[in-house]
Amino acid sequence: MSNLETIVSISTPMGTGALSVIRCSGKSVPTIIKNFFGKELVPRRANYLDIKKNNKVLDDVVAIYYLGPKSFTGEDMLEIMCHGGPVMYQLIIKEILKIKNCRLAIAGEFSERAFLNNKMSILEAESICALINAKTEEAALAARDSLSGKIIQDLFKIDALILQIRIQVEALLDFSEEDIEIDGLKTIESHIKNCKEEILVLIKKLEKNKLLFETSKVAVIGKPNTGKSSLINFLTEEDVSIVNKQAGTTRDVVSKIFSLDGFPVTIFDTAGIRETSDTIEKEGKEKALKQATSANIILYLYDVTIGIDNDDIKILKSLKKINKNILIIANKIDLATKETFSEIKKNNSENLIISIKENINMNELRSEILEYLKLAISDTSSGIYHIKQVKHLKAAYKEINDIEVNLIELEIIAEKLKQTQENISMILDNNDDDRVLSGIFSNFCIGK
Ligand SMILES: Nc1nc2c(ncn2[C@@H]2O[C@H](COP(=O)(O)OP(=O)(O)OP(=O)(O)O)[C@@H](O)[C@H]2O)c(=O)[nH]1
Ligand SMILES: [Mg+2]
Repeated sequence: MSNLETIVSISTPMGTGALSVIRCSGKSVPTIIKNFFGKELVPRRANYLDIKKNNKVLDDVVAIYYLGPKSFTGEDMLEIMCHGGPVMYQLIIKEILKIKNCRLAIAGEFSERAFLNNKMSILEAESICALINAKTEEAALAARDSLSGKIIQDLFKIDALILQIRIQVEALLDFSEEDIEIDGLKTIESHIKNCKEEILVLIKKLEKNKLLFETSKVAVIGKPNTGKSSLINFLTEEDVSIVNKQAGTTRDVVSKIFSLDGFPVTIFDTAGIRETSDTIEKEGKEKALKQATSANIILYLYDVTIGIDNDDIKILKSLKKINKNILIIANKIDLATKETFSEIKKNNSENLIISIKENINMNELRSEILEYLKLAISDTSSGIYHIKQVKHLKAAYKEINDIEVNLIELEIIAEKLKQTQENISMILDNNDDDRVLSGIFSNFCIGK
């Protein structure tokens, strides 16, 4: 990236509003100030002035100048608050872009510059991105928490702990075997145990954040009439899909984002799968299978009064080939008579038995979906949040978990601790490859 270029963008949502904020960052900011305000601005002070082009007033605005490096990006920056409405901000931006070396910013470019100028870590960049894109209150609060540097603090704590253990191990290495007190080894062992626990807690926390920040995809699949649409309406607490006793009601994929105990989830209702000559239903079936491929987990519904029949087995077999995260759910248990109830339970013991209609086991279903999602995302490396951190933490955990504390292996222990610490350092380092960077910053909105 050439920092010769000054980037310009709208930072408030595009469209009509009371105010719009235009942001500029780069070397041409002093020129912009001189050209449009005709005077220099005192940094970090709100100035109420006219923004003029060739002596013609375009608008009266509030402008704040930030002198680099004391700015969000670390460069010279200018924020102009003009009257809202697309015409005014577009007019001002158009005029600013006429200045040499000024161009429109791409999504996330302000934050990317802040990162490159060491104004924020990759973790903070991710947190800002998560905060802006938060779909639930819990996600916003978790992003705020990690933005406040809590995760970095935890990492430094782990780093310091490993260093302490390394020093203890090095000290033991300097003694001859006879002189070593067994207490020394015991202390190392207990510190290693603590450290392992801290690393695991952090991995869990980051994985939970990942689940909060990235909207997971859940596809509901099953034969016609098993209650897929009813389930979607129940979970989202809305009439998202048509429910009808007629088999083949849902033809297209219907989706809805909702908060599953605070975790944002997009749920996909799909057409019931069965052999059919109906071309629309056939297309619906194909779409359902496509959805199953890209979902994090599949909820496979069947009618408990019918049980899992050959068709279910056939569908499940083909589903397993495209997605192994399948939660099998038996619905309509309310229809079971007292006599058949225990028989049904016995035959379906591996699966969750529910009744959407009578709200039986629905809380269990919610928690099971969440648990399943956690498992599903922990063994994927896709997504944009915490990929690097979780990868290095897991590598660090692997090293430290391998350690067997005994006198003969002191040198191996020292080496493994070194590897553990190197992995932690890699998270704390601000050196990231372009793949990670573009992944994060392109998810930012324009002007951030
Ligand atoms: N008794 C009982 N009926 C249910 C339950 N869940 C859904 N139903 C009924 O089953 C019928 C089918 O429900 P839907 O939700 O439309 O089923 P679907 O799987 O979406 O069906 P298709 O879109 O046709 O594939 C409706 O009459 C629902 O009221 C349940 O737990 N118990
Ligand atoms: Mg349906």
